[in-house]
Amino acid sequence: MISLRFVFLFLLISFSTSAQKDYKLWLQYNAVNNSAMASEYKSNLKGIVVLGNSETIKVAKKELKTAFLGMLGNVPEIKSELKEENNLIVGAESSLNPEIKKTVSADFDKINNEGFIIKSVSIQNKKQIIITGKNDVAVLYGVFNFLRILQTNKSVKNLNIADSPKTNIRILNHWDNLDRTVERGYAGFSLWNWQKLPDFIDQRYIDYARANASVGINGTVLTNVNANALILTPQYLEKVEALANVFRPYGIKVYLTARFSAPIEIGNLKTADPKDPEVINWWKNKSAEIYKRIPDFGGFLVKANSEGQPGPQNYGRDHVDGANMLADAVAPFGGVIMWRAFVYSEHDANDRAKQAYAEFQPYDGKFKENVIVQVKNGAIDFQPREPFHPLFGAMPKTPLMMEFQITQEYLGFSTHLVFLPKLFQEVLQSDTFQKGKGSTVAKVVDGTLYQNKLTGIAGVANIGNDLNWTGHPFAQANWYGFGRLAWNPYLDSEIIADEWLRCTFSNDENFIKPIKNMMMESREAVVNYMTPLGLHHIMDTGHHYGPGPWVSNLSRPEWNPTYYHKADKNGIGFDRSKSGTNATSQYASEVEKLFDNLETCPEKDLLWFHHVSWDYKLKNGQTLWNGLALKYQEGVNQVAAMQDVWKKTEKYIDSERFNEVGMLLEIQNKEAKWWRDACLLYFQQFSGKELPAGVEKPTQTLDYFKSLKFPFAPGNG
Ligand code: BDP
Repeated sequence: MISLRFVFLFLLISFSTSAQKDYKLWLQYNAVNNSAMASEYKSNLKGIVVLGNSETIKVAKKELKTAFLGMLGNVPEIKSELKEENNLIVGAESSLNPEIKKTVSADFDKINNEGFIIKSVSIQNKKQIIITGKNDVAVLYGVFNFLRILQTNKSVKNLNIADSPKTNIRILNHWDNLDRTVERGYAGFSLWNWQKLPDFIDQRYIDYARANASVGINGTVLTNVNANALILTPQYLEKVEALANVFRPYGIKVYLTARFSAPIEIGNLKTADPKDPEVINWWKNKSAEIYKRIPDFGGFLVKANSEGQPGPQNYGRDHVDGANMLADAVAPFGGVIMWRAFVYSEHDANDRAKQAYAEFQPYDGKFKENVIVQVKNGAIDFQPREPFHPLFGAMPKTPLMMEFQITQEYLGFSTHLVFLPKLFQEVLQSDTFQKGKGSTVAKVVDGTLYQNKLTGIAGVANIGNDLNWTGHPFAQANWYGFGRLAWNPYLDSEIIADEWLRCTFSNDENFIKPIKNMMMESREAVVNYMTPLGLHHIMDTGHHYGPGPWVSNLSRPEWNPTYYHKADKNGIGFDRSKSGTNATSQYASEVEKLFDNLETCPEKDLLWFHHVSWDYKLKNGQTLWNGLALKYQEGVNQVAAMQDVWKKTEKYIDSERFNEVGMLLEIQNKEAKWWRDACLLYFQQFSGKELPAGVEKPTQTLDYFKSLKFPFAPGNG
């Protein structure tokens, strides 16, 4: 009896600690088991002096306590005065006494309002470490960065860091519906429990805010871009207000999606025409009502006249009219309008990839100051690989913000391990050439190319109420990495992977090295087994789960995979060069030439821009057909290699996450083969060629793959 109870208790404890690991994200605060570092930390952190008493400072203090307890086994003495040496001094500029301030005064010139300073200093010949910034939220960022130094086992002896975010709006877009389903969400239901709000504050909200603040995310859009006007009614605004109150100490502003037809739906007006005085007034009053509840409300994100959403064009107006009307409504309160450029029309027979540019570029310079146009990273839709969106750099008088998709709609849902910062970095470092060489997308996004004041990066969240937040333990790295890149779009994704692994799993080099390599390769693997050589949008219809290159019966031509790959007996690929749709002409001439010319077009983008014959010779001498087939095989091999690497990690990490990732990789392996076999069998009908040596034979027929149906695939409403 006793022993059974013991076993049960043991199981309970080990389950809960393992489960907690999954839940704790990159804020594990594991005991520092490198003894040299642990003793360095202990001797340099004898006491903590926290200056100030705001809610944000309280949060910072609490985080320090939690972290020190976990990492060092005890909390250094919390002091109110500085007598001894080896203290950590934490406080905003205004709270520092002149003597302390003197030691960092020059550093304040190096940071902006949200930037922080972490510095080893000497005050009255006693060495101390200071964490400061111009306000309390900046101090909180400094605290989280300091804790990352400890979590990654770096020295704290000679610190001299002054770091500021390079963009203003670093924001998650939740595509969360009011019924708690999440559009393109693969990690359970929405975090926002509308039914229990405003009175019940789930601990999750707080931990969500901590995680975001720890990487510098400072905004969240709570609701789906396919918006429901009800969120703007008092019944819901009260709940939104409760969330805003939770997030405020962490420096996170709340934003909402605005359904353009809300004045009709919840305001009883006959129109939502942005030039109608009653409509204008309605939005002004609605904004005032929101700001009365939430004085630091961020503003609205709008999807208008896109995929059936209402918008100004329903009234013969344009995007500028719509955006500027809303901009006027929130301007008195300091709000912004994030107006999406994700538009394409079923009435426009033109190449879908060209439509957003064609429609928005002529609006350059026409938007109000508090409007920022939100552009997806590529011109189609969050594919495993897309060339950068031609709007970047092409609207010098308009602030543009980046929209990345963190949730893996087209990249294997939350079952495939894909390290997205590698994809994000590839886009950010692309050179638009719009103002000569070096006009990278990152420079457009951080405003330095055209001196824009309003800047931002949005990420469509991959977060739900799954125990581990993101469905896949490694998908946490995509949330983390998004935040890090939003803070600094020039960060190297390998550094991000390194930090994340150390904070999330272990500092053991034998673990870090192979797993970091695995992460770095994972993005190319998914491109290879899904859409190599520039293929795109050949996922199965609607839910986008698995391959569906054969789909050709959808009501809108540009929803059909056949529209994108254009495979026929002559070859494969979408001709977007001069001889085709001329989409290349939307880029600066250097880029246009590069993509337009078959000789110079990077092979990774080949079939995005060109239709080439099955016998076309690739740079390595292979025919296109053989090269394509071998790429699919390579993707499968890469997943198998990831599995081998993962199997060797057992001794470095907890068994729960070890097993979870192992099982998920097994699914990824199966699905990579499914992709390879289905796509190659389908394309083979056109190429009429044998699979080259080295490519495994499919074990099922094309008809079998076509027969697979997934009516309940997640994320599809
Ligand atoms: C597509 C998604 C769809 C979104 C749309 C958007 O399939 O669910 O509503 O983008 O971004 O990727 O508005």
